Amino acid sequence: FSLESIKNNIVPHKYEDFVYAYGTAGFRSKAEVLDSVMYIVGILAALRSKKLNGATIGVMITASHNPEEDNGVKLVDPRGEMLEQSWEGYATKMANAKDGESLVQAVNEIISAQKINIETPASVIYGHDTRPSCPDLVKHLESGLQVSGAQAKNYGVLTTPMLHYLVRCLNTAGTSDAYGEPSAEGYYKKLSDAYKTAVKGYARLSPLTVDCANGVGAIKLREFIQHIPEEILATNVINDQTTTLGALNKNCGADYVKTNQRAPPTATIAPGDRFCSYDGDADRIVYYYVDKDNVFRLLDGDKIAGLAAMFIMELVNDAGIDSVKVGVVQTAYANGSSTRYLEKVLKVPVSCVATGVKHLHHEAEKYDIGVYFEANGHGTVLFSPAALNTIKTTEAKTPAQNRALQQLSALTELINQTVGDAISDMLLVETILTNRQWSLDAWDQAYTDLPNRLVKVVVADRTIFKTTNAERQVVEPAGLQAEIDAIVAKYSNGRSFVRASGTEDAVRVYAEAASRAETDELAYKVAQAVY
Ligand code: 16G
Ligand code: ZN
Repeated sequence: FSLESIKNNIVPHKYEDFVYAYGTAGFRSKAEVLDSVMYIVGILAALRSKKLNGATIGVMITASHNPEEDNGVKLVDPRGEMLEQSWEGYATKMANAKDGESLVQAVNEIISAQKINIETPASVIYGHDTRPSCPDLVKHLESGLQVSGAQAKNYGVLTTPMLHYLVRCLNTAGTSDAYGEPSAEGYYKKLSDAYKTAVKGYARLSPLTVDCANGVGAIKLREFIQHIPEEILATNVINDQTTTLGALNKNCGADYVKTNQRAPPTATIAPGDRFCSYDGDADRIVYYYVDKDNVFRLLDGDKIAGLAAMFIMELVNDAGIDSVKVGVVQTAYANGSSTRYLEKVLKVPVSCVATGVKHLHHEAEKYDIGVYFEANGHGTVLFSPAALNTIKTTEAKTPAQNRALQQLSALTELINQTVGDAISDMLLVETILTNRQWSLDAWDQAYTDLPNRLVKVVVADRTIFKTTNAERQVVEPAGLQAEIDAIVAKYSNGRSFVRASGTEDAVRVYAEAASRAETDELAYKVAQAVY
């Protein structure tokens, strides 16, 4: 670790006036401005590792569902979670240092504020998605790691959740909560073994078509399914053009399907068919089908949360472990019908938090079993140490109880508990549907989504929009919330809220109401109030 080398090897900023910010998804922008950011992320990851006594830190290079020309980078903490929030400011500060002197100053500030012993060794692993800009960005990251004297390992092309998995495995190896083998092979084996146990004795469902957004999910899913015989899980991979320039996330993938509420044009879908879509880095998934009248039906993150909570609550009940409390975490974007279903039908506690995985994840940790999903299809299930222990040590008195405990135990292995994971979430859904022998239509019957609309409003300055109550109410500009309330009051089952996007220069307006026409009108009127 040498401040002199850090200073001398600084990568110049592409544009003088570009301001960097470590936000909800780490640094994310056009790939061309990220060279300098990669360098400082290498240094920051090393500092973070030193701060945590040499624990392995992860760095993932991806821009998820964003267009191919974008890229991004985020840090992963030792347990496979997002970088601790208090460090985001350091990242931003370092990224905006334009010369060697100010960078060294920023680094020194972190060292003294965090009382970091720079003699402590640092360990960092990294991976990236299939974007053409990745190899160059990796080089700059490596340069940052090198000047920091970090021990580093490149895992190459990975899904985001695989990197999170690897970080957790490396940091728990040899302990009582060892998470798994720290390799792609180990990940495939852990998930596939659990899936085989979870569906044992049930007839296989009809094939599932998986739209991989022309991204890394295609490569990894193909490798993964080598571990499960076709008689147990049948998949058909589409949108797997990972080397075709411009194809990534283009008219396909989970974000396209959720935003447009339609199947990718490349999918030929008929009644009875089963489809799902991953996003560009395979940490999100949505399911869909067409009904007998060929009408498109989306099964989004809210539907997955409902299905998972229903199944897990039944297993907990059948296992006779009532002390284990299940809870669900959503954001304001969750469809009102889904919240009503969870609270009124399943009678499960529901919390609402601000957008962004880190907020959902931390809230979910408060439950024994915490199910969290964003409507956009990002989510997972967390089992507390106490819940894991109860599942492991409870002695079954009946075959039914035994079966429920085994199923729960399989779920704890099958679910990637570090972060949302399209492959793992797909296996969770397939497990439940297989256990129930349900079609997608049958799953969809739990509740009917309220019509909803998301509108993007471009404003002069989005930072003036401040919210409270998990983003459901605007506090600034003053008076806006009263206006929104007055508009919403005119619609049956109406709900609407406004928040500044964390990833785009815009304000988002969400609206839902009893009918399509009312929803559109409500969204339009609230958008006008914002404008
Ligand atoms: C980021 C978040 C995602 C959230 C989205 C909202 C992570 C890893 N990703 O992509 O969870 O739904 O931002 O975007 O936290 P918005 O702020 O532009 O609406
Ligand atoms: Zn993603």
